[in-house]
Amino acid sequence: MWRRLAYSMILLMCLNSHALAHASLLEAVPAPGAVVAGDNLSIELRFDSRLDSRFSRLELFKADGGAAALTLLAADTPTILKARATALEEGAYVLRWRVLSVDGHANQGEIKFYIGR
Ligand SMILES: [Cu+2]
Repeated sequence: MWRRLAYSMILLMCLNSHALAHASLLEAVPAPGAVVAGDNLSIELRFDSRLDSRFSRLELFKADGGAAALTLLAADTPTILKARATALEEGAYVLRWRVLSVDGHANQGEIKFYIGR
């Protein structure tokens, strides 16, 4: 039992240190769960390490299916992904991000938010 617990803890520590090698999301605008007014949206995701912009992607979807138009903008900092979405309807959205950090590790996630009035 103790041996098994120790083994699990070592495994967990390895996974954690591995996860630290990835670019992790530090801050997002819009924040997860945010309600944003207006049909025009500035998106900015800040990560804890430099990204390879050639292999980093942002996609925006309406929660009920269709993709929304998103323009990726050049960011002045290599740890930031920036984009702008226009002509958004009210409702729930999912922003999917996929990044490659310069250490060669990929990471991905999604942020759900709402366009309200
Ligand atoms: Cu890794």
